[in-house]
Amino acid sequence: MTDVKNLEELFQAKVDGELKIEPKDWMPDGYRKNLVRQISQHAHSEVVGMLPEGNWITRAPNLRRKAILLAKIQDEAGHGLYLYSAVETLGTTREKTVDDLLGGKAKYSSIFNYPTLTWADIGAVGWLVDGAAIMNQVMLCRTSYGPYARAMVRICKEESFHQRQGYEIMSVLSKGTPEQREMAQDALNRWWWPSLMMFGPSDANSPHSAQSMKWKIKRQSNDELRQTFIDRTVQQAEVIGLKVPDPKLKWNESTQHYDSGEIDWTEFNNVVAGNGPCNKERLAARNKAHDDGAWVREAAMAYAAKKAKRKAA
Ligand code: FAQ
Repeated sequence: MTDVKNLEELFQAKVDGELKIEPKDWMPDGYRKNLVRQISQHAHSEVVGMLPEGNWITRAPNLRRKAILLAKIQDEAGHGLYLYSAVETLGTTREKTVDDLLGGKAKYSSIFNYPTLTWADIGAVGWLVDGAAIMNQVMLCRTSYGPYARAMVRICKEESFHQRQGYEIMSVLSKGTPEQREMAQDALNRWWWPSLMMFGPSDANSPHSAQSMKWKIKRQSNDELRQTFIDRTVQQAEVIGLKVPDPKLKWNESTQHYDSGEIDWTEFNNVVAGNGPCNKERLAARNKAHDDGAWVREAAMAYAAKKAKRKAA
């Protein structure tokens, strides 16, 4: 008992001293479980997140836009792979992690359960969804678990390009015909509130935050990150002449932040519980892709087995 207490103290001292925790280091069970939970949800989000944008590959307005969109979606697949590898370093298998998603047991970000109805939604996803993702993920580059922190460094570089390409789409549309401008405003209206929900429940209702901050898995709270996102994004909307759909939005001179309206937490809870506009469609699409890809996994395993046999002979 005393031994575990000592180990926990040593572990916390290491975290407090900003040393990274590596896969073979001793760590409390709760730390391991919390990381498996967060990193696997993050990996699933990257992979399910390809679906709303994938919907527009064949309908991108020109070849240049199509090439950019394809590259961006491929990046998201890569992020999923780095993160599934990071989860494996914690002692769980990729198969189990993926099965949890396919069986509807695992969570992924609420945002990907909304539909992409027009081309402007592709702009809004890049600008707002990738924008919110970076806001949250920059702090994760300094997370205490080494493999997660290292994966996040590369991911953030790519997300930054994604955010800019989305903002550029919105900027071009907002300078276009009245119909294009209206399309951009409509996309902002529909994606604004769900993007704010990406940061998770308010601090008072976030069960994991306190412990995650103590272990330096998270370094800023859900509400702090959400506020920084609002402050930056409102100004970006002004630059391209779009209006953020929140009548309560107002600059507060004393706090030096924007005050904003209340998030509809009932909608958030419904989406997280599986009842959002596209939850069933997303899971069905992931399951179909997994089944369709069975032959690739079988071929890869057969090749690996053959190679191992040849090496042993
Ligand atoms: N959706 O106590 P907290 C991307 C759950 S990647 C669904 O505050 P925590 C790139 C939470 O899991 C986007 N569930 O939890 C891209 C927990 O449930 P549990 C994803 C949510 O972990 C762009 C419960 O509520 N990014 O967008 C959500 O301390 C474009 C209580 O919450 C990451 O995953 C939500 N929005 O803080 C890809 C970043 N929020 O497990 C394609 C890493 C909360 O107890 C296209 N993750 N929940 O059943 C994190 O930073 C954290 O996990 C938070 C939540 C901040 C998401």
